[in-house]
Amino acid sequence: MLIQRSPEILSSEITPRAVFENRRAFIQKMAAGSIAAGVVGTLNTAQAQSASAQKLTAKANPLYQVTDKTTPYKDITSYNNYYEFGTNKGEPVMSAGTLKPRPWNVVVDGLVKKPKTYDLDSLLKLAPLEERLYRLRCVEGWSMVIPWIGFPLAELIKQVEPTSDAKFVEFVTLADPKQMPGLLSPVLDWPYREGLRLDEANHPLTLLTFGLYGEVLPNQNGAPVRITVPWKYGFKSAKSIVKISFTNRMPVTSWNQSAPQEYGFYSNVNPNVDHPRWSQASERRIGEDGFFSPKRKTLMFNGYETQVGQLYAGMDLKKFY
Ligand SMILES: Nc1nc2c(c(=O)[nH]1)N[C@H]1C(S)=C(S)[C@@H](COP(=O)(O)O)O[C@H]1N2
Ligand SMILES: [Mo]
Repeated sequence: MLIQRSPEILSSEITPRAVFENRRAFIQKMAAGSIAAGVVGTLNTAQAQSASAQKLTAKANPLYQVTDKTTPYKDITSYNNYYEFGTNKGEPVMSAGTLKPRPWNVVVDGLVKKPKTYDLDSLLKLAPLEERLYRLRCVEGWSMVIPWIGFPLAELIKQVEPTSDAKFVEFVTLADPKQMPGLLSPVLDWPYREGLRLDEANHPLTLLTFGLYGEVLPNQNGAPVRITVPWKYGFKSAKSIVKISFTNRMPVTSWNQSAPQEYGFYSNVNPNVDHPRWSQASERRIGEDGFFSPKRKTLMFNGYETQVGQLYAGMDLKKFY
C-alpha cells in the first residue's frame, strides 16, 4: 500500500507522539541499564532544534514509499551516528549545533567533462525535490524508516558528464575541527570518505538528500547535504558532503581503511554475510522495538533486492562484502 501524505501536516502532528515515544524508549533503555545520565539533555535540545527548523517540503513520490511505520522524528534526530560529533548516539544532537550548514559549497571534480563547484542553492535547483520513505539499516543491527527529501544523485551526475574512464564516485565529508569536536579523536582518519561504483551512484534509489520530515536536514543528520543509499549499511551514506569526485579506481573509504576485515567497499545489507563480530541476520527497529522484543529479520539488500539485485549479478557477495 502506498502512503500519501503532506509533509507539513506530518511535522506539526508528530511532536506530541514523538515526545511520548522517545520517553518510552528512554525508559526502556534505563530498564536495560544501558544509558548514561547525560542523555536526558538530548530530549530538550532536539525539541528546540525542531521548533526553529526551516521547512523544506516536497511531494511524496509514490514509487518510493516503504509500507513500514515511519520512525518518530525524535528518534531519527536524537539517535545518530556522526563520529565528527562524538561516537555515542546521543552526542551528535547535543554537539552538532556548531556545524554551519550555510554558506556551503560542494566541489564536483575528477573524471568529468564539466567539473563545477555548486553552492547549496544552485545544487537545490538542479532537479525537483521529492519525499521518499526509505529504510536505513546500521551495520550495528538497528534500523529506522525515514521520510527523506532530495532528488536522485543521477541528476547531478548528468550535469557534470563523467568521462568514459569514470568508474567510481568518492564522497568526502567536511573536516573542520572548529565546527566538529569529534575530529580531535583519532577514531577514523578524517575526512570521512565513502564511495560507490558509478552504476550504484546512478541508480534511481541513490538520493542526494537535503531534508527529512518536511524540514532541512538537522545538523546531526548530515546538513546541509548528504547521500542516502538505502540498500547499503548506513555508513555508506556520507553526511555533510563537501566533495564528490569521479575516479577510475575504487576509492579508499574511511571504514574500510580503519577495519578492512569488517567493512568492505560494497557493504550491501546482506543477512547471509555476518559481521566478523556479530550476526547480520536480524535488526531492532528504533522507536518501535524494545530491548526485550524479538528482533526482526533483516531483508536482503534491506528489502530493495528487486530494484538493485541485478547490479551484483555474478558477484560472490561473500567475497565482495
Ligand atoms: N560524515 C559521516 N557520515 C556518516 C557517519 C559518520 O560518522 N560521519 N555515520 C554513518 C553511519 S554509521 C550511519 S548508520 C548513518 C546514520 O545516519 P542518521 O544519523 O541520519 O540516521 O550515517 C552515516 N554517515
Ligand atoms: Mo551505521
